[in-house]
Amino acid sequence: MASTGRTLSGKEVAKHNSRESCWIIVHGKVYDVTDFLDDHPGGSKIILKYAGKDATREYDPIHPPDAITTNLKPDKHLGSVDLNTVEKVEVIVTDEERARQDRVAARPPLSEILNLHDFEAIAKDVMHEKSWAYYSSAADDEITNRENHAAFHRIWFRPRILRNVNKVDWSTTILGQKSKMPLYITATALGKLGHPDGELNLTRAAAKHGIIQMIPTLASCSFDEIMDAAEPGQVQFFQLYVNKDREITKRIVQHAEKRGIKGLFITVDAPQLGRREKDMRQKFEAEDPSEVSKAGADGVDRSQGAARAISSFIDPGLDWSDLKWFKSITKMPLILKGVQCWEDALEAYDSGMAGVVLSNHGGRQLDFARSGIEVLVEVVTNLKEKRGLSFPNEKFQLFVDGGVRRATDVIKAVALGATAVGVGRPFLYAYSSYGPEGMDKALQILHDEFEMNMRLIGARNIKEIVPEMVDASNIHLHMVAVPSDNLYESNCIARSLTAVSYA
Ligand code: 173
Repeated sequence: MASTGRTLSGKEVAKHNSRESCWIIVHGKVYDVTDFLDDHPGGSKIILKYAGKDATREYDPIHPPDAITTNLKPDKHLGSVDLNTVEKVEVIVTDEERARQDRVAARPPLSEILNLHDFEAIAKDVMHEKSWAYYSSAADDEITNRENHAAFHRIWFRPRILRNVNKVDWSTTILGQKSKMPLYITATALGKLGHPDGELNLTRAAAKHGIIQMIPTLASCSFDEIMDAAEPGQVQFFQLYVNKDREITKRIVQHAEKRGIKGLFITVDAPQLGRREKDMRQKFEAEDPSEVSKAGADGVDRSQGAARAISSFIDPGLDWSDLKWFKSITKMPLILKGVQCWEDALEAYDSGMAGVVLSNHGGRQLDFARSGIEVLVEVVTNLKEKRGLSFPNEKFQLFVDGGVRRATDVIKAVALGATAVGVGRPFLYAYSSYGPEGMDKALQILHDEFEMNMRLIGARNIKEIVPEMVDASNIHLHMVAVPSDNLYESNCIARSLTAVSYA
């Protein structure tokens, strides 16, 4: 029986501070999590650290606000607590944290930020180390992660001149919905790791700048919180991780449709989460390695970082035959996110999908997966040849994500047949470094870049960005130089060992 009307004292809660009886406080409410300890996707250890205490600060960035109420039976919701009687959890400000705060205070003013790369450099400097590791990490040797942007370097322009480019317009429609730019904010998990408002930064900026946000399944804010923050009529898409329990999936999908979501992007490139070693190393440093390397009672190996643990609900059994079922439960346009070759794009078309996102999940899944922009070229060629399609195409839309940092990257994708591209990390870095003003600046930079580059290639609108304006003949040439950035310097055990021995 739920007893939410009860008000407990902090002293009473504090008595339940063990594995045998473990109560925690989240947002002023008390929960008995004793029986849940071994089921917690992030492991029991982190909960036990807050046994009898207020866990809100630790809970917030990783969980949507309703995670605890939906996962715990009502009889485990013990009531409210008078927060004045709760002993404050001591926040120890380490030297490292103090140094980080100094770096935040010394950030360059936004007026000095000239492009999206700049946000990444600042974010690396000012974000909490764990948050930076989580956002920036990619699979294995991070080769695909680099290739995603490098692939754009192999496409060159063939501009047209003398076209009266007084007025240029880069607005478009995506799945029939208006967008001020041929790009959308793609889904990225755990938005509060970078800023307390998390994904709401993206929702508000999308409204202000007339672009579309794709809401992630694994947001830090709850789905409804994000929908409620939207302006009336604001268009949003939804990214779906398919749960092993199809009833849950059905409930999520139908709720999204009811709330007005205009496109369902089903992620198909993550039957298992990739190994992001930069992220994993953080977890090892933070916890006792002997403890985290043990599998939990549910068999989930918690040595692989929090992301892997919380993704254990994703169904690796998803296959082509499920698509019919999706069509039977929703009328939203269905798009497969994470297609990586023309054969699968063709199958998606034949299965009645509204489109595909050519994506390798920001290089976070299969290392040595090719870039989305490269895959776009073969998809356009083969769908033209085998199904007589031309692109961009209203009925079957192609999207690309990964490595987009400049309006010229977007223009290249549009020239090659994409309706729009997804941008993920740059926006996380923008708001993690500068909050909402960072998002404004990022979108303003993109608008400015569009205006100038549309003029310079001689395209007055999106329709005039045609395949003849680019030379992508080298796109399939892969050069895999040993990267000179952070691979052996910051994401390698050798560095930590060296650091330790010199410390
Ligand atoms: O790329 C990711 O980090 C991601 O998609 C994810 C999936 C499951 C849990 C957390 C993040």
